[in-house]
Formats: sequence, C-alpha cells, structure tokens
Amino acid sequence: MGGSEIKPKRLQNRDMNPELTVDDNRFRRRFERFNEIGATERDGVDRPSLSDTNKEARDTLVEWFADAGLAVTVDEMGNVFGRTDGTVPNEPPVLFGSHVDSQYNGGRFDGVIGVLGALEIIETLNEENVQTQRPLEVVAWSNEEGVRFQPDMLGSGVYTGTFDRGYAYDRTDKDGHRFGDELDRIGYKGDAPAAGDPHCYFELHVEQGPYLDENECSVGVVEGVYGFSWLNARFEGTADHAGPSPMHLRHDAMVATANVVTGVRRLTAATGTDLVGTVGSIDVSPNSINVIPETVEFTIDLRSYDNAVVDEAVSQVRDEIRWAADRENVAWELEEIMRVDADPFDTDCIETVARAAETVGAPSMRMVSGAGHDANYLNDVCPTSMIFVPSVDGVSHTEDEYTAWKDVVVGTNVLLQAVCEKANEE
Ligand code: HGY
Ligand code: MN
Ligand code: MN
Repeated sequence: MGGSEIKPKRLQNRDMNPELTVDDNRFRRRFERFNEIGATERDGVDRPSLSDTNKEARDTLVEWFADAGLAVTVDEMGNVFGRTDGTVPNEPPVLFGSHVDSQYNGGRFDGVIGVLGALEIIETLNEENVQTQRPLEVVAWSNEEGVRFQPDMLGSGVYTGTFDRGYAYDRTDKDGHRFGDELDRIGYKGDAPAAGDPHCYFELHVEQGPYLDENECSVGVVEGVYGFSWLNARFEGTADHAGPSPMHLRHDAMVATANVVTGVRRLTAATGTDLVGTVGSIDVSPNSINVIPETVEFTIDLRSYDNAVVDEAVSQVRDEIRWAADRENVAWELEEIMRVDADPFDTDCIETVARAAETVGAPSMRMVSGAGHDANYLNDVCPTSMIFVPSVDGVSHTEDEYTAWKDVVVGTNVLLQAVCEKANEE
C-alpha cells in the first residue's frame, strides 16, 4: 500500500500519565519568538489590546494554531480559538488558554504562558499521536488587561454573557477610539458568535504575587479569584493663577484627590482584612506648573476575596470623596465601571489540578488569586480552575516580571495532565 500507514491515534486513558510531558525546548523557542513582538528595551512587551503589536501577536497565533492542525475560529469579540476533534467530536470541549494582550510596557509571561502552554500541549499530543475523547479547544481572549479599554476581560465577558456585544463595542480608549472600530481595523471582528458551551475551563498563569516564591512551591492550585471594583472618580474645582491666588480662596481639585489617595491607603490598612486598594491612573487638567488644577480624574481599584469587604470599601471610598470635596469646596463624581464578584472555583477541577501536580511531582499549595482573570467569568458558565506558577519576588505588570522557565514547564505539564483527564471523563 503506497504512502505511510496512518496509525490510529492512541486514546489518552482516564488516568494521568506522568510519561506524557511537553517539549520544553520547542516551547521555549516559541515563547522567545512570540515575545519579540512588541518587545521593549527593558525585556518587557508592549502589546496593548487591539494595537498593531497585538494584531501581530494574533496573526502569529492564528498561523501557529493552524500549523498545529487546529481548526481556527475568530469570534465577534476577536477571541481566537483553536479546536481539535475528539474521538467523540460532538461532546462539549475542554477549553484552556489565557490572553496575549499586555499592560503598557508589561511582562513577557502574563497571559502568554497560558496560551502558548496550551498550544504546546496540542503539539505534544499530536507528536505522541494521542487523541482525547472530548474535543480540546485552546483560546486567546481579547482585552483581558483592561488598560486601554475598560473594563478588563471584555472578550471572555461577552462570551460568558456578562456583557453584551454592543456595550463592549462602544467602550472607548483615552483617544476616543471605539473597541468595535479597532477590532475591525486590525481585522479581528470575526463572524462567529462570542458564545460557547465548554465542558470545563483551565487557565495556566503566573501568580503575580509573592506566595509561591516565598514558599518554594512550583505550582499554585487556585481555588478562586478575588472580587473587585473599578471606580472612576472626578473632582472639579477652579483653575486659577498659582501665584497671586490666596490659599484660603482656592478650590484645588488636586488637594481633594490627594486626600482620597491617602484615604484609600488608610482604609485598607484599617480594615484588618485582605482588602487591597490602588489609585493607579490620574489625569489632571490643565496640568500646568503654574495653574491651580481645575479637574482631576482618577481610578480606584478595590479587591478582596470577600464580596462584603469590597462592598464596604466602595461605600467608604464614596464617603472619603464626599468629605474631600466638601473640605475643598469642589464638585465630585464617582462611577463604578466594573464589579466582579469573588467566587470559588469548581471543587472537582481544583482536585484535578491538585492530582495533576502530584502526578507531575510538583510541590504545590492551594491559594486564591488577587489578580483578575478570564477564569473569573468562565467560572460562571462551566467548571473552572487555574494553575499558578511562581513570579520571582512576586513582581508582575512590569518589565521586570520573571518566572523561571523550569517552573513554566512544570505548570504546563500540570495543565497537560488536568486537560487530558477531564477530556476523557464520561
Ligand atoms: O487587573 C487584573 O487583575 C488583571 O490583570 N486584568
Ligand atoms: Mn493576565
Ligand atoms: Mn495582567
């Protein structure tokens, strides 16, 4: 018979198989090549959502997904999927992935290891001629970071029904560009509906906090994600000359803002809870050295694993803002632009990750995530859990973000075991 005989694919059995491991060199080459896209001088990446570098990253993923034999789909939110057939093709797929948009001058690992790790798993199963019962679907979600277009996790948010498409398309960046128009501009406004019915979802991600590193654990078995609130605040005072204007006659929006910034730090310290609060971005107008600030717009990010703590913090911040406005006699506005509830992940998926870490022989610890992830939303529609790998010194969202490659490989092998087990369960 001409040509090489096509060997039937071996079905990966239900039990975990520690001999099945990814190819760390192939994975590392791909990771380095991918992070040449939008590379910064200080070894970070600059691939903000729907930017030209984000488009280049997406184009590369589509090419690599197709090369790996995946059926590629881009949906109406620009989420990029790659799907294999299972031996039972109509079964809901095991979905796993993360995001490739980055912070401005962000880290090389955040999101990327979850998407490229997922692709490496597909390559490994192809190479080992292994087919799972359920289809496997890898995904790169759009706009996870929320730095250019708030709120964050827009792609997974529409996919899970948290946001409607029109709301997402109308979100604008600081220059007034609409999300929907930018998606069109880069050619990623797909036809497929942003919706799905996955059997379960896993996400491999860097911890972005210090605990795995401190405890010398290579794997975090993630049991849930903090809830959080993103607030937009605005003070409006009176612009005037910085010289002749007497201090007692001023209505200085910056002074009111400064009181709230220190107030956020004070209230997070006072609660004795896991509450964290950040004033991360600020816009001053007219922003001139010798003009009393007329308006200041700033953001407040409040998080806790206890939803009641976030609710209470939002109410206290509102009181701080009202007090600061009264004291400086300026006008104020406060808008909550996003509220995500903390909720625990699926017990069975958590235990699958724990078993997978054991199978791989990786020291692991259970934890919750202070960072938000697309898994927050997937957890509303299907059983979900996450796998963390250590961030050296807990640093993330900066160019100094770093994870030892051996830990990335261990985390990916844990994901491989978890995905295969779930893809073969009845
Ligand atoms: O804000 C977050 O935690 C995530 O990085 N978007
Ligand atoms: Mn991330
Ligand atoms: Mn991030």
